[in-house]
Amino acid sequence: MSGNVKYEILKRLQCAEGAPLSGQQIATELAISRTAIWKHMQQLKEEGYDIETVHKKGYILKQAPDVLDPAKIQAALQTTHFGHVVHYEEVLDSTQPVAHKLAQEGAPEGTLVICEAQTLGRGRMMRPWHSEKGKGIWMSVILRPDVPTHKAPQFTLVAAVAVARAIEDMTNVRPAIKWPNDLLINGLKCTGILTEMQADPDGVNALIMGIGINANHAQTDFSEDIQTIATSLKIASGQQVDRAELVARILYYLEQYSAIYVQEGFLNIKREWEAYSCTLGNRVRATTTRDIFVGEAIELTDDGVLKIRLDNGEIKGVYSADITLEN
Ligand code: BTX
Repeated sequence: MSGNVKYEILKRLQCAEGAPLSGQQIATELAISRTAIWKHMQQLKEEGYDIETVHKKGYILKQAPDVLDPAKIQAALQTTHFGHVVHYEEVLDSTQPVAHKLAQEGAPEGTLVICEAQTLGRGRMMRPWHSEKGKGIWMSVILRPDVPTHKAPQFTLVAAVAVARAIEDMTNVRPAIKWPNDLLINGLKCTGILTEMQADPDGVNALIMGIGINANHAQTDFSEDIQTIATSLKIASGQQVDRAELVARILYYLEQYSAIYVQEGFLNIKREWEAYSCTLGNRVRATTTRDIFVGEAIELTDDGVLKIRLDNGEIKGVYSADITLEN
């Protein structure tokens, strides 16, 4: 079925919120025949959509399958442009290089690359990111903020706030942000964020925002090396998460918060970030590429730098590091 018609039908079924939607009405609105609508409904049912046909009244969407179908994501979108272009594949090595390539070819801001499984998902410094098929959200979004290159790392914090709010909306579980790029629930990692940049002398050309979320994993779905450090939204909330709806929600907040950042600067984002932070006020061990600092995380500066007060009273600013919470 053509993606467009599928999207138009799904959008209408979702907006009807359980009320029957007449086949004739959809057919008229989409300028296709009622028989074509009936065929599309059969196709949707084959794909796992639970659609009830009520005699002489129309169709009701009872339940949608948990798939990352672009039409399903787009039917749930509430954005002005984020997610309006979606590049979906069932399996990718990683969504990052695909998004990089699309950005180089001129893809618009908000373009989404998403898949059901990654075979070579990666974290910072090329560390592996486990991306189990059908369980998580493995996505990259292209951002094109008009900012100088030194501002790029702050977008990791912008994304962390956007994802935290979306998760909280959808699951009622409040994640904690561990500076700079992890979301934790009960001290365990449920989300990682990887920001990569394409730049030229004038500033940022594109940011490739990689977001990995453990959504519907059971504890046994995690490989042995991350069993004791990882959790999923389903484990934390006790509920299956509709991944397509969560993606749409993340795109909504990412669009909002990156616009706020570009128009108003970091201050408002910083306030929200602080409210989610589990780093500030805690004793931390920060491992940078050169040093290890142990002390109290006392402040996030207006530039997104983490300030640590060492035991000898000295204050260090950390731009990028792995943080371990010490208490
Ligand atoms: P990071 O370097 O902060 O975290 C990587 C570390 O996290 C690994 O060394 C491992 O210990 C742990 N880890 C690996 N997989 C998982 C997992 N599924 N859950 C919890 N912990 C895990 C974090 O980097 C940034 C991750 C970004 C992932 C997204 S997915 C979409 C996009 N494509 C891609 O290849 N990467 C990004």
